[in-house]
Order: sequence, then C-alpha cells, then structure tokens
Amino acid sequence: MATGNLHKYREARQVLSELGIDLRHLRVDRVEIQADDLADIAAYSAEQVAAEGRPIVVEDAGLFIDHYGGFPGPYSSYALSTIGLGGVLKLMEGVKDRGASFQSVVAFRHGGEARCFRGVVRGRIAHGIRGTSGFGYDPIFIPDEGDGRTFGEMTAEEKNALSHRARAFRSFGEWFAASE
Ligand code: ITT
Repeated sequence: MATGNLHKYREARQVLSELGIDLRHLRVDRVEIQADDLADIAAYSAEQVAAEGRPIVVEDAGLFIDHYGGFPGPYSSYALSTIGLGGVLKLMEGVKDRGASFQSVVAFRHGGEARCFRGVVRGRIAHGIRGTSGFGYDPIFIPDEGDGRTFGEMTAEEKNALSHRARAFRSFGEWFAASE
C-alpha cells in the first residue's frame, strides 16, 4: 500500500489480515492529482507507482459535508491543513443539517489498469472536538451506526467495524481473495 499516512495503512492492514491477506507498506513519493472523484485520484496514483511487478493498492478518502454539497470531499487534506477542525466546526455554526459521509476508494493494480472499490459511512459533524484516537477528522465525525461517540472516541477495532476505509478494503479483499 503506497501511502504517506501510517494510520491509514494500519487500519487497512487489520481489515485485510482478517481475510488472510498480508498488506505491506510501500514508502514512495507519489503524484496526487486534483479531481472531483476520489476514484480518479486513487486510480491515477496507483498507475503512477513503480511497483516492480508487485500488486499495489492506493487509497484516497475524504469527508463530504451535505450542507456544503460535499465539500471538502477530495480537498479534505487541504481543508484540514488550512482551516483545520476548528475551521470546519465554524463553518457548521448555525447549520441545521449536520449530515456528512466519509468516503474511501481503494485502487488496486497489478499491471494494466487500476480497479476501484468504494466504501462509505454516513454520519454527522459533532458540535465540538471529541476524542484523541484515530487521525484527521475522526474527532468531529459521529457515525450513524454507532452509539453517539465520534470516531476519535472509539478504539481502532470499533472504527474498523464501521468505517469507509474498512468497507472499501473489505470489498477489495473479498474480490482479491476470490481472484487469487
Ligand atoms: P495518502 O498519502 O495516502 O494520500 P493522506 O493522509 O493524504 O494520505 P487522504 O488523501 O486519503 O490521505 O485523506 C484526505 C484527508 O482526509 C486527510 O486530511 C486525512 O487526514 C482525512 N481522512 C482520511 N481518512 C480519514 C479517516 O478515516 N478519519 C479521519 N480523517 C480522515
């Protein structure tokens, strides 16, 4: 898995290990294009990585806020590094509809073209920053299928039972295990 984010790698590794797949971390500099669809970003990246004949996965994820038409979505990294969690909470002040989703696309490639697998989790934006687990937007995202805690207040196992990433990697892993 080519990623600069070890949190993502650890979550993905856990999910795939449950399917008997051994995921390794590949440290590479990769080009990330800007596009509206996560699948275009992930597939392009997977096709750029020099994997030397080995199978490779790249994952791209983002937080999509309903009230803002899906913003920041594919621009989630930029939003986090500029306005941060505090800035996102400020954007939500006075907004009634706090619905949001986390989306993930896993792009797999073993020569040829990339194949994509999606995962989504619905939820809402919390009123404050809660919890110190996970990373990124986890402390402000409350999954609908949970018990009211944010991902930041959950253990890694609890997040993996519900998360967009776990769903995308499970979908990829089931396909991969069946096609090997
Ligand atoms: P890569 O090297 O794999 O690209 P990245 O951290 O840039 O690592 P993404 O582009 O997939 O990963 O993520 C976009 C942003 O969304 C980034 O700021 C992440 O912190 C955040 N994000 C992604 N998945 C998340 C999750 O499960 N929980 C909280 N924030 C997440």
